[in-house]
Amino acid sequence: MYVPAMPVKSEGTGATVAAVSPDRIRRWSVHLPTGHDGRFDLPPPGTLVGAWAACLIDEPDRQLLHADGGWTTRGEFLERTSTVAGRLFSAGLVAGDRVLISGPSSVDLAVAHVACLRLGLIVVPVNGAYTGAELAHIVADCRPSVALVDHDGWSELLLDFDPGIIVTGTAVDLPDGPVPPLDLVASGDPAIIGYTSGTTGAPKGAVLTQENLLAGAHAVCLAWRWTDADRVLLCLPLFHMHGLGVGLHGTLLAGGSAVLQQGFGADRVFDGIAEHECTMFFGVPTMYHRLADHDRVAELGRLRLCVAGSAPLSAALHTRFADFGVAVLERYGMTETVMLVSNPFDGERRAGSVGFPLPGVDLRLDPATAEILVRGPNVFDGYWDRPDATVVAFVADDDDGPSWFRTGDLGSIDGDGYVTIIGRAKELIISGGFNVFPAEVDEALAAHPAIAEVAVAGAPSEEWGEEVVAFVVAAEGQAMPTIDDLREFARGHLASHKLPRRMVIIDALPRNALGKVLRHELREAAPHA
Ligand code: MCA
Ligand code: AMP
Repeated sequence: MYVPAMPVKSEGTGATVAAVSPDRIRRWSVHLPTGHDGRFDLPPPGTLVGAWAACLIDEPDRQLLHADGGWTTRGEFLERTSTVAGRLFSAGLVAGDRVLISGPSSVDLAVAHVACLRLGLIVVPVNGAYTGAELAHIVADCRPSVALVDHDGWSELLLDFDPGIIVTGTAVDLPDGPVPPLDLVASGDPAIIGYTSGTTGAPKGAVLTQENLLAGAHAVCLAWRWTDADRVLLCLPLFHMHGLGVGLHGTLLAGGSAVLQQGFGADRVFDGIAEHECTMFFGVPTMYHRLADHDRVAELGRLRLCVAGSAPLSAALHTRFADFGVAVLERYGMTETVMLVSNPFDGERRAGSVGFPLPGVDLRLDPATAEILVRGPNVFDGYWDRPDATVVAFVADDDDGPSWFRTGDLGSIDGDGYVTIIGRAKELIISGGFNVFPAEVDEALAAHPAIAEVAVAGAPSEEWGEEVVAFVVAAEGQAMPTIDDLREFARGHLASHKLPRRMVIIDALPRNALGKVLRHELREAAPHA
């Protein structure tokens, strides 16, 4: 089992245990191994890079990451991160500078990511499907000094936005230089800026510290019994918290290994699991939906753990896997918080529920709205350069304790303590695990000359969870565009997962007395896919 930096308190060491409320011990203990006495304390604040270095320095010949047909060992990986750190340092980067990273999953990308963190640089992971306009927003907001990107045309785009940016690929092909002392960052130093639309507005950068990321990875290592014997099949992209903050960070913290695949292909997943004797798979519900329909689905039974998250896993899909003997473990997280809640490793993994707060996470429901409020060492510090947005994202504690982060998700907690997400207070569509902020899509589509007004809503879809559906009111005297016209029209402005998959023509958008579009009515009116 994953061994925390500070061992679980044993009987008789009382002081720290006594400082933890009995309520916390009761709830977190659900995630501790069977037979554990429930006395548990979190490790003291630390840094992600410190924890990684301490673990990976041992047994340098052990396999760590598989990609591009071969294995990279722990020793090779650490060595490569030092070399890259030396290059970035020689290029003039200092702690706190931002580095934009985007590319298909590769060992180069993982090395570049870890090298930046070891040097105290702030990584800004970016979705490679973003259009120029989406990328421009991020660059203008976080002002990176360096961009490490592996997508056609991005170098030119980035240099257009800011000729001062150093742009190269994730192999970081810059001149070598002396390697400065590494891993000197403090636990409260920023490590990642993850862009998310959060509860409202244009994408904002959630600033996660070394400690936030360590606590997030630590909690799942503990709860899922992640050990150095584990090997995860990782086909989630490394630009979102699921693939990066859980898949990659957890692997490096547990000292296990990972098989990296670029994008999802059901056959490649089954082949990778069999060939490399993987023990775990992490995926979004859309991936599970596709795996369930595959004739090799029973092969997932050879894994010791399958985890689903980023969007709701339907109870029906959960049950289908149970029929194959696979108890998928569903968990709930956010960019701003890494992981929050998980079904138990031991005990019932309940369909439709996300389980119990993870070790370190305090969770309560807003009594008026049922919004899920959380706090803990995993919860981010605030939004980059957006004190206004940060203020509204938190609510003060009634008892003068730390503030609570408003998740924008609505929840319920049953008598056994299982948390269920029952809806969203925020306007968000989640399609295949990617977030789509409706107002952004409305704006792009509204510029079409044949459209008088338009609003999109998420319609239930078995494969995608939700699909973007455009409700369109035609402009007078104009021929109505087809759904393909609409998609092509918006393609230059929106990443393609945000494009509507269906279109419904209506006479007028439903609005309230203040003129605000009643998106929930559209959602209810949308035909199921
Ligand atoms: C791809 N397409 C999509 C999506 N993905 N459309 C809607 N929703 C999507 N999610 C579009 C492409 O733009 C393309 O459109 C067409 O589908 C085929 O593209 P392709 O790349 O072949 O798609 P795919 O390989 O089938 O991708 C499906 C996928 C992928 C594997 C499920 O969406 C994926 O990797 N999702 C995971 C996202 C993720 O990591 N989320 C974690 C967020 P066109 O043909 O028009 O160009 S972190 C988070 O949520 C928190 C922290 C948490 O709790 O984890
Ligand atoms: P992101 O902004 O990409 O970090 O997405 C976070 C959001 O994904 C959360 O606020 C939830 O709305 C959603 N989410 C993540 N995991 C789950 C889950 N297991 N069930 C339902 N929604 C989820």
